[in-house]
Amino acid sequence: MKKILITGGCGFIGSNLILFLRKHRPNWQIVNLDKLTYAANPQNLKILRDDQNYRFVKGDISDANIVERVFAKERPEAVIAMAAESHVDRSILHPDTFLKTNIFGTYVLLEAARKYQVKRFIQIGTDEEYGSIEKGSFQETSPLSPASPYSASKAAASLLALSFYKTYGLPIIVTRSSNNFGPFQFPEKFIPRLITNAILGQNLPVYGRGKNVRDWIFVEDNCRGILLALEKGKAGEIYNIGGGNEKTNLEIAQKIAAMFPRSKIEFVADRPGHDFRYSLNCQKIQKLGYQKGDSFENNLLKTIRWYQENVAWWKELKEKSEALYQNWGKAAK
Ligand code: NAD
Ligand code: TDX
Repeated sequence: MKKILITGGCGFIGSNLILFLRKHRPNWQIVNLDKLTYAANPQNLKILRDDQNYRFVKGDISDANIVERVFAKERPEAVIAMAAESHVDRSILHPDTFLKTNIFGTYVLLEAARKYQVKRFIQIGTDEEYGSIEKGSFQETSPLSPASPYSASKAAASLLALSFYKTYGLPIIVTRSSNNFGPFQFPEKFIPRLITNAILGQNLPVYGRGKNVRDWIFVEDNCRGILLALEKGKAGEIYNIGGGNEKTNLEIAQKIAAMFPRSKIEFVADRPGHDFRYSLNCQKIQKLGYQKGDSFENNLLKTIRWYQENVAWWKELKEKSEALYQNWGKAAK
């Protein structure tokens, strides 16, 4: 049996990952360390309330005392470092917490993992660390060229993690995935923002002219990729995990608008430093056995249905997240 520490397990990908591991690795013990920021929702995991193999600890990864207490008590064999400030637009408005959590918090976790000699440390990175690419796809060896305070902080975190492999031999693996979508995603992100606007009969805000391209991966596919990297990946290596679904933002908005005729696409102020296109070469994780799941269209339908059936989950969050965008036009200039 394995004991795993997952940080940020009450967020979007973290909640999906914990439920995924519960199903596919039922004997593993999971400890979830999460600060419960605005992006967290412990209700996502309420089904695990009486589960003997699951424990939740509220705490900040940049607080060395809390992290030490968790490692000393739980002695995890592996860490999946997921906790982060994750929203690019927030990093443009307020970069400070991004640096503290994403860089310093990663450092605190790495030091504890080194002291307690964990057998695997999976640093969850992002395709945004590579920056934008006009043609072709990024490989794991491509240089990093992040554009936002968010992606710069994530690049710093993955380089720091890899430095702990090279310097101290800590068995680090970095995964870099493309844009995730699916249940439990905070409604400030593009796909859930558009779906929830559409359910409410509101317009669908698209930055600039909607020509920017993202590669979309269903969150469960990313969870499969992370598990594969944990179980079969090699220490010191980076694994790209993409969805193979490159779409312009306008294409996505059109797909959603077609299902909700009351909502119209509305072009709004562009994001400063807006990366044009992300694209990942994923041959390396495929060599470990990674295969794509269901089609983008089916997964988008599943996601729309989930938001339609779980209005109580997002209604209040939506009010909070839309407040962020009230001055977006001004802030974005
Ligand atoms: P999220 O914003 O939904 O969740 C982040 C979680 O981390 C929240 O539960 C929050 O409370 C917790 N957290 C934040 N600061 C913390 C701190 N200082 N200490 C402890 N917990 C803290 O994020 P997400 O979309 O689920 O992303 C998870 C990870 O995956 C992040 O590292 C992100 O950079 C990475 N990633 C996300 C995507 C994506 O499309 N969402 C793509 C690639 C990589
Ligand atoms: O209202 C919107 N309108 C719009 O056109 C929003 C919120 C976004 N967009 C655009 C900006 C991007 O081109 O949609 C695209 C996706 O935007 P986000 O959902 O904010 O994602 P992105 O900036 O691409 O970053 C995401 O993927 C990589 C995650 O938030 C990161 O955590 C992850 O690392």
